[in-house]
Amino acid sequence: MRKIIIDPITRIEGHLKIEALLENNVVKEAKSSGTLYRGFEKILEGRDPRDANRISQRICGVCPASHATASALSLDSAFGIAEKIPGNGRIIRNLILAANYLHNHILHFYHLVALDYVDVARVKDEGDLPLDSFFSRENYGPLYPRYSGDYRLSKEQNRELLLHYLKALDMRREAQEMLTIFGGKMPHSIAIVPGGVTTPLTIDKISSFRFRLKELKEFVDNVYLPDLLIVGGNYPDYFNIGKGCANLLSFGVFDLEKGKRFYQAGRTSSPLAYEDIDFSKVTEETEHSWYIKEDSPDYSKKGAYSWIKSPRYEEKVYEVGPLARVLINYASGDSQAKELVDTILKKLKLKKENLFSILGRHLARGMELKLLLPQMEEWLSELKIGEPVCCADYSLPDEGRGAGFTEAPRGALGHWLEIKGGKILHYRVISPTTWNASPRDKRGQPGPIEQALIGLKIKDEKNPFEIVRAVRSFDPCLACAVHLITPSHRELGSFRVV
Ligand code: NFE
Repeated sequence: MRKIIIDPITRIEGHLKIEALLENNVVKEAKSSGTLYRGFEKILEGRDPRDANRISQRICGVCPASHATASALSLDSAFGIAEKIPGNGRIIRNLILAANYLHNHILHFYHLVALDYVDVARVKDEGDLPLDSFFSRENYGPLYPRYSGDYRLSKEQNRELLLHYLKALDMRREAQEMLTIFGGKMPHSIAIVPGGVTTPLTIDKISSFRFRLKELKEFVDNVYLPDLLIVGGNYPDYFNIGKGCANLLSFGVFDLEKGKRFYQAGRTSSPLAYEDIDFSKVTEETEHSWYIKEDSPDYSKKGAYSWIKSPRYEEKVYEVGPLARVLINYASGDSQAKELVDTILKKLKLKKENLFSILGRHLARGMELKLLLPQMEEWLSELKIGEPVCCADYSLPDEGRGAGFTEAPRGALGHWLEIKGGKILHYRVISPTTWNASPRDKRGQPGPIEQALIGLKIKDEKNPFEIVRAVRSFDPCLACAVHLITPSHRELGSFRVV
């Protein structure tokens, strides 16, 4: 067997190493390793519980709004105010997080992934490309890496997507501005707090947000989704590879009234059928992670190859992310999700099973924004100026526990905490990339990314673009992925909320 090691994988967030063992040019075994130790849980121990909301956002600069949300939900439950969040607070939290989704998916497709499929180096500048502000005209071509042999877009399509790559930079700025209108700043919003948000609600905030939302909606409808179809149309075989574990899980996200969520909590697999989720059934293992006694790092541990743990649900491997959210809504009978998914599949002449694939994951990101954008408009019109945005009616408990479950752009995110003597005794995080990039568990089951690599046929061992395309389809974030297990994690894990 021949071994390919890619370390680090570029155009993702953080430090991910991939090892693949090949037999006759087919991946037989794969290992995904998070190579940087973190330890935020240790930083949080002994601090005021409200610090969790500030500090846990520093886990990551890409999705801090998600950590703010999960942390606030865990504090809401620990302080006994989960049922008292005013409508404005609930909606503004949703709008902050949704703006982060918009930014994230556009960043991921255009600036992290597009170069895998779009041959920008072949686009000739005929004086009409607005490239001057980025790099000199003579030099821009050679700056881009090229995979030889697997660029399939036409000359016109390459040119068009390069222009959209540049336009997407503006769109990301607009999405970040949307987040700051209600979140105060980005990264690391200061507005999300236990009880709701601190943002005073004004008519100009609503109209500034609405103005940008309209532009983002036009971009998603007229540029992002059509571009996904262009890539999909040119790479139909990428709807048949990188399937992975084909079990999908979501904690649900964007609180609606009466305890419902816009993207529902649940599970599904292929063929699609909705199954519910019991949060207490989430467990974590460290058989192949560099930890001993759960929270002590040990880089010399035999058989270990990652700082990432292995979260499992009822001992099964689950993929999390936009594909899970869209298909769980589909499986639960959501008519809008069903109509959109069916329409797009028809356009690409695909079946639902094809979504469990490298390009299926990309398509799901576009589809989830398409579903979310009209709902964001709806939320804006539901805001009530003059009414409260926060419930400050709580006192800090001397002892207590809390759990907050939400969905970051990359998938299921949980924060748990235990309070003793008015301070944080333990804090625990399981993030999306912990699920997706997890190493083998004690039953030997590889994690979702590892499973997606197994079976890939590699055309050129010196340039294994199939591997990086498969890994990038998960949008991994290694800063988020590495967390300790606190000593009381099993008890915290059985704490149920929402
Ligand atoms: Ni660091 Fe994050 C998201 C979270 S990924 S980007 O989305 O939580 O594990």
